Amino acid sequence: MNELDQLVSSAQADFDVAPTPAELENAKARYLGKSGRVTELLKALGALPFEAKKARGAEINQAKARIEAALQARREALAEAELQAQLRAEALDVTLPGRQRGIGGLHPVSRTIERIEAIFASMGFDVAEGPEIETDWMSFTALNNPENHPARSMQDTFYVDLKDEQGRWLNLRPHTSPMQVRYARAHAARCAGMDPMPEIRVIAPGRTYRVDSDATHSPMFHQCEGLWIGQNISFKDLKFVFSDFVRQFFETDDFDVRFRPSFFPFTEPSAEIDIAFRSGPLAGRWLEVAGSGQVHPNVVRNYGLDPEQHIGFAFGMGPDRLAMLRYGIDDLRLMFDGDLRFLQQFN
Ligand code: 2NM
Repeated sequence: MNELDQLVSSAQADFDVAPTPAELENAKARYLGKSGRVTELLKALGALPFEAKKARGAEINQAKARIEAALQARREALAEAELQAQLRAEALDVTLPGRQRGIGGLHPVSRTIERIEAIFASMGFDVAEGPEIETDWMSFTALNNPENHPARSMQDTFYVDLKDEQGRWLNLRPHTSPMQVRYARAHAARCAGMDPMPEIRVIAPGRTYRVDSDATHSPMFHQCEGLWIGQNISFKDLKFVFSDFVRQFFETDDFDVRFRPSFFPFTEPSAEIDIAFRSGPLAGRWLEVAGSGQVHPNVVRNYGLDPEQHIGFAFGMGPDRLAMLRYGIDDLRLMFDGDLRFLQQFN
């Protein structure tokens, strides 16, 4: 092997052991740099006669080209190795499951309220929703439940440490009846002078609050109250409407309905509505599903209407209880614990 071949081999070997691009460039400098070995050989050409210079120059240039090719090959090998290392470091495991975004669903009580709304809408009832924080007048006085009357404390009301703009104390509504008062008053004002006045037919579903908490009571619960006021709407209309509601809600004709005398400040006379299925898991048991009654004349007056002209009934039921009956749930607290294992069963 001549001296130039040895130089090429030596460069090749130096390049091949350079572990990084920086060290490769240092090795390159030792051969091709300003005072590198190839450069020194070219400088030495000047001392040779013309013919010898030509031959020797061609040989050196050939060796130089081979060294440059070796350098380039090593540069590419190092770049490729670096790329492979980066790809390994940044590798994605495409078999890992993706991050799931939970799919929302309706709460069983929301489903029940939507069901109640759809059934009453099919019978011409409007749906009214409104404030959950109310004044004493709306929650009690307008509903024939006068100040200092013992029936007020029956409700175990949550009083809020807040007053409205007129300085009146506020409470969390213990029933949705205030919304019916708001709806009826707006209807009466809108229909002033019309004879006969169009009927009021409305349900008011929503959250209600009482200081009460055990297996069968939650401090926040739901109510859906209904109101039908016209010229002479009676208990027979109530019985028909409510029975038809039960038929549609539970998808059966196989039940009995009974009215049981009761007391509410806002109705006179008043009745509990019980139903008993004649078949199925609850067959033969009377279940109390609603309260009802003819709206008290004092309440009709607070609607802004003449109780001699406007007669009708109201009823109130608990969507929480209806959901429990429909889905066979035995503990009310499950409804409000927010446990997805429970809630997902309804979606
Ligand atoms: C009930 C039971 C009986 C009721 C009465 C009224 C109003 F506003 F007309 F006076 N709204 N809801 C009522 C009547 C509610 O819930 C158990």
